Amino acid sequence: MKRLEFLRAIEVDDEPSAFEGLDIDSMTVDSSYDGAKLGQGMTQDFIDDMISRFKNGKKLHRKYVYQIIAAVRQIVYDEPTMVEMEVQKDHKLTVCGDTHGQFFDLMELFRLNGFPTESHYYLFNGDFVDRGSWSTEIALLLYAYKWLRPKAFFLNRGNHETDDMNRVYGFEGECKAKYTERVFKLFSESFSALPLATLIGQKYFTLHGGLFSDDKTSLDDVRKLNRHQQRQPGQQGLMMEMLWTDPQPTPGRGPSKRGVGLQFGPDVTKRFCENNGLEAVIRSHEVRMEGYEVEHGGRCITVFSAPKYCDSTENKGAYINIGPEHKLEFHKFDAVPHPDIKPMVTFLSCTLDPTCSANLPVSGICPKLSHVYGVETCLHRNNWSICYLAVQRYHWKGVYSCISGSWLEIRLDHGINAVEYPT
Ligand SMILES: [Mn+2]
Repeated sequence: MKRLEFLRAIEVDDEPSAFEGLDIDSMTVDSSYDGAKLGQGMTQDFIDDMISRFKNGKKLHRKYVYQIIAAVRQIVYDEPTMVEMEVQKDHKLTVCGDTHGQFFDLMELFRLNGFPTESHYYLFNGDFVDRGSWSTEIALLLYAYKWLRPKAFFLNRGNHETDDMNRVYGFEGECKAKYTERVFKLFSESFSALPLATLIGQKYFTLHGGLFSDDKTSLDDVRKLNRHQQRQPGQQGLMMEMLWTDPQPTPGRGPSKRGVGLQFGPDVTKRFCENNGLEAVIRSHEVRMEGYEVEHGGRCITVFSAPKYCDSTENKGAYINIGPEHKLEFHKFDAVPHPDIKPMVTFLSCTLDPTCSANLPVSGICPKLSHVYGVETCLHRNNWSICYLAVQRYHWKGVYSCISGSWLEIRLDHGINAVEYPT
């Protein structure tokens, strides 16, 4: 008996749901609140008002934030791990890649391509949050659309819809600064409920990262994957691979330059498409200078929708329009000006001794320097490693030095991204 009780007690190792004890109905919105009122369901009027509030730097009432996250968490929880959708006659689907808190660029995308409607579907392929300074605005807006039109608006989870990334790359801090810690916890749970992939017209397998470590993995395995058994993707397994992997030009598979996941070659993509009757894989997860790139003989397509990424990369953003005939139409767009708020996280490029850089975890915290969060990407050239380090914006000022054995000096005065490797 004792043993049974003990086993039952250790079964529940997850912390309790942040929704527990959250009594949204009893919260009141006092008359001083100057925004649109939200009743029991989302409306287009509320969304229109929300957009103008966000453009003017205003927030939503906390009660509405709780309502939106709770509603969408339930909607996406009930969706399959791979949502299967078709583009009907006279309808259109737009697939967008990473938006990363760049709210004003998302507004530009909608201005150019049209706002979501009942007949203009949108699929956002993960990484809505982190890095940019308007992650709560993007997440709340996308959620509001999802609540308004659950069958005409789609969301895939990205590797940034996870606790580890949000702690380091800005979203958790942004939630706390603009709303409350509980808002972050509710978002976190809703992220865990998001689908991991969308199959468009039986032809395009759309997911944030990419393909798998095992050729035998099929669409049926994704259909059968019970994503609700784990909140976070962890370091291995199907969920991790779907959120983290990248394509490579050479055949076969290779180690990831990120330290998490792996890289898959054109032959891997070809076999996966042939075995599963697919035209192509559409993924995001990596910046592309033209906003998109078609690789692997046309079978691996990357789309990225954050132009001038982190205010520091001169890339375009892109999106893909797909009609009922399922042809892909690529569009590019440029970044627009935004209020002068620096990105939550910036990148420093630097050169590291090859003996130290490769071992740094992607989101690990450097033991000597808590403000530098490890290596974002790492390319190996001529025995040297070119690395991009992530640094949170709260810690821009000052001069730091660190990194496992080798000393690396990072000068951050005035936000200048200069890094020197002392000889
Ligand atoms: Mn990503």
